[in-house]
Amino acid sequence: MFGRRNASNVLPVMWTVGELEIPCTRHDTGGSFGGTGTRDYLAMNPNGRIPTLRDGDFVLWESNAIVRYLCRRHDGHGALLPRSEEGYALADQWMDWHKTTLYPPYIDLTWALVRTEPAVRDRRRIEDLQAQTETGLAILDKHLARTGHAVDDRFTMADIPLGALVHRYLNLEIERPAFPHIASWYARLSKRPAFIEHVMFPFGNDPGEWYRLERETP
Ligand SMILES: N[C@@H](CCC(=O)N[C@@H](CS)C(=O)NCC(=O)O)C(=O)O
Repeated sequence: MFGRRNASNVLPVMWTVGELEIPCTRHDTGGSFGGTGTRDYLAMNPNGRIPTLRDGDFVLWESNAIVRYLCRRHDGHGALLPRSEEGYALADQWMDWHKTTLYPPYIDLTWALVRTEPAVRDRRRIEDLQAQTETGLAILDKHLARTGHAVDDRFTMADIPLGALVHRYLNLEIERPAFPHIASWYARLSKRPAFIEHVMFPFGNDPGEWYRLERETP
């Protein structure tokens, strides 16, 4: 697996690897580690982005596609796979919603805060991105009120990208509205050893901290 550990799109992949106990070597790539612009890397992933998975001769990019692949390929005991076609389709739905609706304002918010020096932060833009992120999270909160998880009344692959994003959101230095159902779901996720190991580590509050922690994470 190619990708620096602190990348928001690497978190779900490594969390999945941890849940399924898949033997995996992660190569620090991207960010301050570089390596995404080489000819060999671009041959694997023409986007020059991370994560990229190499499983034998098979190469795959797009983090949520990698999570789905790992589950189909390596989840022999059905630990993370939904139990029906409908359940799988609903997991797909929430994972696509994560990537297309919830993630864009959240990642822009992260950049506007953590990846921008405090002195030059754009308060109005930050407020706007916070509001957009909260709109998405309110939808998730209402959904979790019904089932307690993204699909199937139990933890599945669909909880993984959502949970990784929510962890980061909850650790941004901002004021937040209460999302009670997200809070109780997050408390349950926080007891999972793979979540603790691969997601719940500090990522900093400004560019200096971010880069220091990027180099410090194992
Ligand atoms: N949709 C892609 C997005 C990939 C992406 O933009 N990854 C970021 C890190 S989260 C990246 O490659 N940034 C450049 C870098 O780290 O060098 C996915 O989910 O895998």
